[in-house]
Amino acid sequence: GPAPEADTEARQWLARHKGEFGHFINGAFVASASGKTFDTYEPATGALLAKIALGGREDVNGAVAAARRAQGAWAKLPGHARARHLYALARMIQRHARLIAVVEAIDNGKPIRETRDIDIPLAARHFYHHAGWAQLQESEFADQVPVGVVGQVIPWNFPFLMLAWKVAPALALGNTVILKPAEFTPLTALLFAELAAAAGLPPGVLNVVTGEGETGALIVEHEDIDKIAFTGSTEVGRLIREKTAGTGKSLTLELGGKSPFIIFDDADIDGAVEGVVDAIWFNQGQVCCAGSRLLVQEGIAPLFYERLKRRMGTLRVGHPLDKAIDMAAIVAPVQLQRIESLVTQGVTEGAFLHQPKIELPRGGSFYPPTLLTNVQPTSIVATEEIFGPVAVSMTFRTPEEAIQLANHTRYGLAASVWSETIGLALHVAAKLAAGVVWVNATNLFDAAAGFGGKRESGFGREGGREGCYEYLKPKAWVGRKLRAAP
Ligand code: TXE
Repeated sequence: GPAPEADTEARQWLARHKGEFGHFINGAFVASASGKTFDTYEPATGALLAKIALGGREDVNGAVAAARRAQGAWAKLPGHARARHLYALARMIQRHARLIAVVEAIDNGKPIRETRDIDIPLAARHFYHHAGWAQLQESEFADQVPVGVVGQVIPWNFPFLMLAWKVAPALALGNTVILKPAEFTPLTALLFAELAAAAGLPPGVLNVVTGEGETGALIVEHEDIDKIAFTGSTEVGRLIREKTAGTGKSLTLELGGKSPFIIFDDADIDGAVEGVVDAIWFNQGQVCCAGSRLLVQEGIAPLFYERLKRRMGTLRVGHPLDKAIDMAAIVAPVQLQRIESLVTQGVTEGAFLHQPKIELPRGGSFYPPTLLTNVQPTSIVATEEIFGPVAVSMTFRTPEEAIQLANHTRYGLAASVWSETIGLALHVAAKLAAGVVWVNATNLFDAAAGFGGKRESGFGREGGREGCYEYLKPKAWVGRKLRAAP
């Protein structure tokens, strides 16, 4: 069961705010101008966690004005001085890692083991990495200037890590930010804003406006914002692209995926089974680059499915704060219903359903690890992003057929290839339409490696040198020699 002592600090933090949070604008919490709020729930129990300010036009205006006022001075700081702020933020994350990890697990429903060992450490690493770029800004980006004031709209699947991916490069390179966390998971962004202020970040440099899609739309449409960075659904991404077309705003989009996970006959079968566990059951499959389409070579298929089903039966689904579990809750009832409905449609279309006979906790939004086999490449479960713990499987005969099946998608975020023949793996990897290809591995991230998609998975990169360019604009300095003063 849950470890009650583990969340004392988180409960105290919520209590200190009396379970109600304003926006974080110009260095302080403020209620919505309209007084409106919305609720955030604990997915594992359905219990109310906190009341959150619902951002309207006045709130967005206030945040943009604060970001604009702060931007000049922030950009004028020498790189090494901005780097010191980023190092301070990174250290602050590490110092409060346990609190952030628990708040994230409670608000999102994901296992504490993941927030503790993956989300929060990777977020700190992202700030350290970008502190380095800030330090080198004058030498590495001499002919570039900051974009300016940036609106960032993020999803609920990795609330804190997505904050880090967005905020760290923006601040490092001299921009100021209006961040809107997802409505299901606003808490760690608010906690971060509080910690950032305590770490000495100047007011207005980072503003957090909470709200639903309409609040995001107000940010996207605001005239005094220079760039929008969005991670979320392909549908909303398309809308944002339409709305920013014909304006001066820069745009980066990180959208959905339906990433292939290709297993050849000569693959290390146990390694590949563990790879699938990580690819599709990590974070309950709510991962944009989840290896959601298993493509298995025919020769190995029967043995592979047998081993995979046996492994599925050992996965434990439980409360997010229980350190011994492998999977916890789905973020919200509406997402759970979406998963259930897609799986039902898949079965109607002829897929075979495999779910282990394991016990699910009661009361919250839970879904078991699921495998669909005998799936047709054109069926809805093979083409739509399910965004849940559902692996969809097909078989293939030749490498050419695998490549064809893998690229039979409107997305192009990630891909994973499993083979002990490195020549084959690299040949296939080169032909896959994806922003990142993992070989005999999956879900590997590094702050130094630019992450992003092709096709309808979006454009732009987060991380590394490429990611820095998304928050800079080239500026050419051309002139004639001025006459020397007498
Ligand atoms: O995403 P939305 P939802 C996919 C996944 C999931 C589906 C629905 O398939 O099942 O999307 O999730 C804000 N203008 N992904 O509905 O709506 C919203 O408030 C500006 C994949 O939660 O895209 C939130 O902050 N902003 C994905 C953010 O956009 C708007 C991660 C994302 O929400 C807006 C999440 C608007 N008109 C979902 N409407 C991934 N690839 O990682 C909403 N928002």
